[in-house]
Amino acid sequence: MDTYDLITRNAEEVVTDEEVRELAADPEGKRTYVGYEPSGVLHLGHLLTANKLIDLQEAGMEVVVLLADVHAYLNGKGTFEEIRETAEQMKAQFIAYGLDEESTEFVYGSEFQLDEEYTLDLHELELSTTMNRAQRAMAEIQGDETAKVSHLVYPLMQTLDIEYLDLDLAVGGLDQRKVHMLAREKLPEVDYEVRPALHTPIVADLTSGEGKMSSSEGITISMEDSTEDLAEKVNSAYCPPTRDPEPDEDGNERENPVLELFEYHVFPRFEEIVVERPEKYGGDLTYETYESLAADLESGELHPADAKGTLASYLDELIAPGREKLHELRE
Ligand code: NAL
Repeated sequence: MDTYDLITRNAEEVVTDEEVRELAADPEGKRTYVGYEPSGVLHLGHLLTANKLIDLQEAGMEVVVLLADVHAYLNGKGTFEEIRETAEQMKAQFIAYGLDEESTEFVYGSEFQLDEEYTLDLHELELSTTMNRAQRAMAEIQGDETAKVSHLVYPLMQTLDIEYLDLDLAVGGLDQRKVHMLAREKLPEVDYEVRPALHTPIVADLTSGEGKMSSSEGITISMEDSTEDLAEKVNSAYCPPTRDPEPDEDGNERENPVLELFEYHVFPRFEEIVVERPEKYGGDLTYETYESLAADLESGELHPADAKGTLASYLDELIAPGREKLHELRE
């Protein structure tokens, strides 16, 4: 696969394509990052961006993982001590999942976000940003609660971090796009450079195929799940024999979450996928590409129940090392 294709595979959006092509022409030693509000247990949402980081490491880039402790605090996720503790657990799970320890730098936000120079730069951004603009940038991150002043500071700090971590490419889920757009607009205003951004898709809710899979509602798959939990969750998933399901009765768009998980989580991490079937049902099926598996689901060659069973066992393999790490940490 050429470097541009590796960098952009499974990306929902790149901003701008021209800037990312330039980066792909000479990726060696370039720095990219994802920031996460620390949480004790990683779920598939975290792992989607982690897959992208693994692609970028393969392309020769250095990866910075920002453990965004101050951001989590501003977003009401607990006391500062609690957040620091969960950040440590998060780091251990990322490494267990497969981020290369040599080329991954883990940084706590609080290591630099409380410095005088940073604070003054932040105030300069506060001066040049309307409340309305900051609030709009946060809409998808903040959830439903009433915005506090802290929620307006949050996207401005995320903007500034791109400069302070000296990054060449910002990576995040599609829910981060408005912050990254704010950053592209604001950084030049305070005499810093614009950086390209790459956004990963958001996986649909497992049981309905609608909206997004989230830890606050519906079913999420996390590193805490046992093999049995996983089998049960995946088995309950919505999986019509198509890539493009009809909207529901109320006109809400639907996706096929089982196919999405194959596409975004399984195929990027395995050379080939084997669907084990007894001889009397046609024997094993082997797939090297997502497209061939999806085509077989659509034609009826691959039964949804077999697709689900296979998905559950590959996901189990992916999360097993992190699950063990979590158990060790808790002993
Ligand atoms: C991501 C988050 C917080 C701070 C960041 C700073 C720089 C780059 C990325 C960052 C967390 C993210 C979330 N906003 O919603 O999880």
